[in-house]
Amino acid sequence: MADNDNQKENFERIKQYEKEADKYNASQIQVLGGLEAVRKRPGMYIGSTSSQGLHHLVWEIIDNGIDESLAGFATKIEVTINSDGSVTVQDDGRGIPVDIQKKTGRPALETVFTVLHAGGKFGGGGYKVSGGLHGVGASVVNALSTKLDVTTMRDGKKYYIDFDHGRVNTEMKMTGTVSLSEHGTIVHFFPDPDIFTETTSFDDQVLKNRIRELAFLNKGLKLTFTDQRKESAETDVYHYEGGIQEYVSFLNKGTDVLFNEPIYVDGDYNDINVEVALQYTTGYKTTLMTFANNIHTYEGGMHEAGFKTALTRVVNDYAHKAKLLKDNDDNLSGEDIREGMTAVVSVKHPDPQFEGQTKTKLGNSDARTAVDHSFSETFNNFLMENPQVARKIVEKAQLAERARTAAKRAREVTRKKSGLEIANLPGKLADNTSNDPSISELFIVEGNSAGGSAKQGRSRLTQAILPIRGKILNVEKASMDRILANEEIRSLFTALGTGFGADFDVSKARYHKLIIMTDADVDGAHIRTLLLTLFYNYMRPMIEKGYVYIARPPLYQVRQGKVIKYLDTDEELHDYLGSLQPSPKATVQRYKGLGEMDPEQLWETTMNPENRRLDRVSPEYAKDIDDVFELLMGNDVAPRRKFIETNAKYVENIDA
Ligand code: 28G
Repeated sequence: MADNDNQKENFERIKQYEKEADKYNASQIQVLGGLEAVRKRPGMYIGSTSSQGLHHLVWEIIDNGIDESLAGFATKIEVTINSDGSVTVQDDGRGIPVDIQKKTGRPALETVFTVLHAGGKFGGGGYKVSGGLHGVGASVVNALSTKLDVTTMRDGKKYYIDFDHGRVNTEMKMTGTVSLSEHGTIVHFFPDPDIFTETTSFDDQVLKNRIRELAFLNKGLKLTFTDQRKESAETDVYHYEGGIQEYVSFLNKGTDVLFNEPIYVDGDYNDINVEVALQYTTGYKTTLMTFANNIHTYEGGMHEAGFKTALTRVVNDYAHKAKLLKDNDDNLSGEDIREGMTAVVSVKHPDPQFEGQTKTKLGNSDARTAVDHSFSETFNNFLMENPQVARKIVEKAQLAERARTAAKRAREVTRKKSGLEIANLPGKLADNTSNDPSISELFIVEGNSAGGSAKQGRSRLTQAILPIRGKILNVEKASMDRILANEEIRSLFTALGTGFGADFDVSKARYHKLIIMTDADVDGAHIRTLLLTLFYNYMRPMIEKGYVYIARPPLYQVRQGKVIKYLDTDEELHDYLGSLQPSPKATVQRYKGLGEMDPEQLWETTMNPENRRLDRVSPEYAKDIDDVFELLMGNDVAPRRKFIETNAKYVENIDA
């Protein structure tokens, strides 16, 4: 009888043990499978493995700290680039839970860093910002780091865990006690050079710009940045109690304004938090920046639509009521009302839907209602309480309207002379046969010889070729008439079909891919920069829509028997040659320029959508191009060279 009981007990114990082991094995298989997927296709999780992808690692970690602050716990986030090039991010939140999870049998702290999409919804009704663009969290950063360690302080105890290529290296352990007031999380990681083959070096300016933006977008949250790679490392502190209201003041610094304090709204409507800040300058430049869950929505969306309709309606209603507009006067247009305005709109939505070419367009229609509702009330009160300012805003819009109609009339008269109509498609353009812009691509090709090969090698249905010769005009220094007088630039705008200047209309673009194809040398890079500057200054919506790309032709061709391989760098060439059998003999061709490729080679290597590599020019970095342009066009050779060497970071690798 007793024996029987013992046996049963043993049996139960073994069964329980096996259940635990199964649970553990299952969770490990899931973890390794997930990490494998991230390392195999990193671009799927962080956009690219270029410099931009590298910086994404930091954004992911900072986002977790921001989530902890939005949940109401962290007040401070410190970012450090260490002297060895690794990054440390520290917050003063609750610390990551360390208890063993039912589902995996592992500590929560481990799971956050090993299971894809772990993290989940935070308690306390907070918003999870990292659900945004690529927000897949800490486990992705871990998978793409050679080493990552985490220290977390919770309930008066300090815990530590570290990982090697995403796998647990040191099991979680308690390393000591701390005072109860000391709590938070420290994440420290080394990006994996086998993944980030272009660079593993963080750019302090890129980090500072985004950290400052995050400080404006999350009022009261203190962010710091320290670059320990510098001899005399200083800590920059970003901390704005006024949030985006201070952002608008910052954007208008040094400009004359119609009223001193920017108008500021902070309200909640149907679980959506809405902030709007707005100030008018006396100038003509309109700046409207919109954000959803801290992501810059370059393509706008519902929150932007709600803001624009509310602004237009409130100004027109006021103008009628105040008798600044007569009963049968036409309403002022939204565009005229926005002239001279600087505004930032930021919403935080519990379930943001990002749409559009670059996933930077907010799709939630309830965000439109929320912004309209929150903003119109405050803005209407402001106009009522400040009639002198209100009058100036209305008069400014009326002036804009008059200027616009006068300019339009003048343009209609001179239109024939401008010659930018599609009827006058340039002779050098080899157009594609499809009329569907969404499948049409325009290759802008350096040099007539490469242009010739591209025309012969292309797919006629979808690919149009426009050869341009030499260095195009430096638009930064040229006036509008000189720009329009430039043959190369006119051809480009005519082919594109968008119109020019105030007439520019991105919805008329005849191609949704504009592909710059220049040689892989310094001259090629220079021409590419000239083109990018032209695009940035005169067709920025093309960049914002994600329509502008850079082709990446290879540097080498290796042929062995029937096998042909294209390679980009000396190192790749060396490795590849080392991997080949000695016979038949392999021949190596180094391409000096696109002009040296025959039509088939150009198609295979650079134009065929199946094989080619394209870099999309990112709107995030487009503004930096403009800043750098000054330096680039100056007479100093050294900074120009440095720019060209680091030019790669202005784009995002995609295979499209
Ligand atoms: C330093 C760099 C980046 C973080 C927290 C805090 C919590 C947390 C992080 O939970 C998901 C949810 C609950 C287990 C949540 C603490 C709730 C209660 C947290 C960070 C799984 C993870 N107490 N702070 N994750 N939990 N800071 N900073 O990463 O069930 S991540």
